[in-house]
Formats: sequence, C-alpha cells, structure tokens
Amino acid sequence: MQRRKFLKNSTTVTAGLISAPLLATQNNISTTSLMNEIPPTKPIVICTWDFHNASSKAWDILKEGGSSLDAVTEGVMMEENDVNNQTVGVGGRPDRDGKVTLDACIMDKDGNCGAVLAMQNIANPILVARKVMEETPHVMLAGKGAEQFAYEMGFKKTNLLTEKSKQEWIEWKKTSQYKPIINIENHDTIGMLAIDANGNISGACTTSGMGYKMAGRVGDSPIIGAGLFVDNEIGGATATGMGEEVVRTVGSFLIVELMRQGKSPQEACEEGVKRIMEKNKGRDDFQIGFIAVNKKGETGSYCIHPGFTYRSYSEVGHINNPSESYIKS
Ligand code: SD4
Repeated sequence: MQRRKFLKNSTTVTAGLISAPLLATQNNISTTSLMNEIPPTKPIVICTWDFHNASSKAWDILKEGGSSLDAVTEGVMMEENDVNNQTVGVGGRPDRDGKVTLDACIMDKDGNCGAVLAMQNIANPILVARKVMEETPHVMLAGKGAEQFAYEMGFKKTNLLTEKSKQEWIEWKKTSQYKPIINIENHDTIGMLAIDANGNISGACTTSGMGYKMAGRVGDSPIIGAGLFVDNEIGGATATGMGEEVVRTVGSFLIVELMRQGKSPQEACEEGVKRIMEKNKGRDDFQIGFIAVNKKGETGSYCIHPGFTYRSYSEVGHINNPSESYIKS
C-alpha cells in the first residue's frame, strides 16, 4: 500500500474505534482502520494498548540510533512509573492480601533473557529483570530472592500501594468477588517490541498482574515464551490479558514459531487466539490481546473481544491501531 494512502487513513477516526469501550477515554493521536496494511518499516516500536508516552520514549531512543534493548527498557518504565496505571509498577492493584507484587521480563537480540516474578517493594521490575539477564547466571528470580537481589543492585525500597489502589482494594474486600471485567479491570499491562536501526529486535513485558489475585499468583507476563518471546531471526510477540490462558498455549512463542513457518504477524496472532478459543470450548469471558512484529518490520495484532489496541511508532507515524477480534461485537 502506498505511504500516502496509509497516512491519509491513519488520521481517520472510525466508527469501530469510537464504540470500543476503552478507546473512547484515551488520548488517541491518530487512528487507523487499516492496521493490517501498515507498510513494513524499521526502526519501529509497538506496544500493547494506547501507551502514548511509553511508545514515544522508545521511539526517541530508536530514532537517535539507540538499541532496541534500551528502547523497550525505557519505554515500559514510563508505565511502571505512572501511578495512574493500576496494572503496572507503582500504583498497581494489590493481591487479595493487599500486597502489590510485580512481574516483568526482558529479552534481547541474542536470546538472552531475564525475569522477576511476584517481587514486592521495587518500583522498576523491568530494570531488575534486565539485571538478572546481565548480571546473573539465571533467567528468573522470584519473590524475596528477587527483592533481595534488587537491593544488592542498589534499588531502593518503595511503597507500591497508592492510596487509590488501597481504597479500591478495601472496597473490593466487601464482596471479594474475583471477576475481572473485560477491557476495563486488569487491562493495562505493557508488552513492547522494538526493532532498532541495526535491525535487531528486543522485547519487554511488565505488570502487577491480575488485581486481587491469590498471593503468589504469577501470570504469563514474566514467563519467557508466554507473555513475551523474541527471536532475532524471525520477530517477536507479546501478550496482554488473562495470563493463565496465555501460559496454557505458550502464546508468544507459538506466534513467533508460526511466523517462522511463513505466517505474517497478523496471521500468526490470529492463529494464537484461535488456539486459545479452541482449548476453551466456548468459554469466552476473558480477554487476551497479542501483538507481533517480524524481521521486516511488519506488525499484527489480534484479540478475543473488541476494544484492544496497540501503539506503533515509526517513520510512518505514531498510531493507535485498533485490533481485530475473534468475537466481533
Ligand atoms: C497477567 N497478563 O498477569 C497479565 C495481566 C494483563 O493487562 O495483561 N493485564 O495475567
């Protein structure tokens, strides 16, 4: 598709976009109904949901010739530091016992990876995950061990529970009903993929997980292969939504492998969601969104329910892309 036609469409606000529940409330700079037709381009960064600041930060690094690893690290940190994002970092919703426990992972062009699981009291789990990757012989550190390692690396103890999240948790305890609302509660996990000027791909994913989860519960986001996977020869994929279902299909790895077999990022994301739906035999009371990018810089996304979007930033523009969904309305 010609670039001119794309740019024209990229500023069109579609009816579908307006009706999507979350999008209406968020600050779309530009939108497109033609996300499958975004021309392949590099460098590029994409991330789950409409994270305008995170994608801007990552693009600032990429356009100056910075590495994709630095771009995804600093990009997702924007959300970890945003107290208004109640699904990532400081301000995240706590577990049932009122404790905020954070999960994050990172993966670089050489297949190196690091992750922290259910870590408390540290504001930037993605930085700790990167330290695990770069400074230890391990891939994952969990709970107290991750926290202790963070202190050893110079991170400061931080109270992650904001007054807002605390009050909501106190309110939640009155019924203690565990029923995440599709696209509204638990929706703001950030997964980010970037290709830098050298063509190298990295990814990062960070979350406080499902709000009011059981103590010790870990979802897909810090699990390499589930919440995130990068293969520098092929591409990368990352996920948001009900982590248990992503883990059951090792979703991000599956999508990268489907791309290896020749599928486009869009086709691979669609197949990933279909596998989950087939496994669930008619159950559809949960949301999952996948995004993917291949080595050429083509992107794709797919989700279960309408309402999921992903941001892309490249020379083509800074775009909030509505995702097609398995269930149409
Ligand atoms: C989890 N996948 O812990 C995360 C939650 C999420 O947007 O993505 N929320 O299961």
